[in-house]
Amino acid sequence: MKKKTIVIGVIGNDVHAVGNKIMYRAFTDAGFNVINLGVTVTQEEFISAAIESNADAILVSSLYGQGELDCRGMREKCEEAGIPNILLYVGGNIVIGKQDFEKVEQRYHDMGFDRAFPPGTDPQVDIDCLHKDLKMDE
Ligand code: B12
Repeated sequence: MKKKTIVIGVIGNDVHAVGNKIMYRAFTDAGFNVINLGVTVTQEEFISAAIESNADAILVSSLYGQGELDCRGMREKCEEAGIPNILLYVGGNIVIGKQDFEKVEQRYHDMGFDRAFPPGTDPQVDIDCLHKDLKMDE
């Protein structure tokens, strides 16, 4: 089966680099073709990389608390760029402080993200979700 391509990176002015490196390793080991944009990535950079690589999914990380501001409008930008249905995940510490995650998840769904993950999610969880959402086991 052709390898699935995913774009990963840390959005906005966020410099938290450790989780990004762990994710790169975990997804590569799990057989994905991973385009890693590193830290301080703009929405436009995620979308351009996804178009250039014909990616199946974009996985956005946000750790520093500004995720909701940084992610706002991203689905609309994907639509404008011609990739309206690309799978969009977000994870890390995606809001300021500790909040009821169900409400946080709902807000990200409303912004057009397919899945939002709580702090400290193990990469294996994301890998299982990608398998399901990209129908890799059918
Ligand atoms: C190290 C660290 C720093 C270092 C970063 C160094 C570097 N270059 O990486 C420095 C000192 C620079 C730093 C700065 C800041 N930090 Co800091 N930092 C941390 C700390 C202690 C560890 C982060 C880390 O490496 N974790 C280990 C990795 C492996 O875990 P991870 O990043 O969470 O990633 C894993 C999962 O979350 C998941 N994941 C991540 N992304 C995604 C995406 C998807 C789609 C999925 C499914 C999963 C997923 O998979 C990853 C691998 O397992 C955390 C606290 C903590 N214990 O987490 C605070 C923390 C993230 N920092 C915080 C803050 C506030 C800041 C600053 C704003 C502080 C300040 N006022 O200056 C700045 C922001 C700077 C910037 N512009 O980004 C807060 C964020 C709070 C919030 N979100 O509300 C935290 C949580 C500390 C706290 N409890 O307050 N920080």
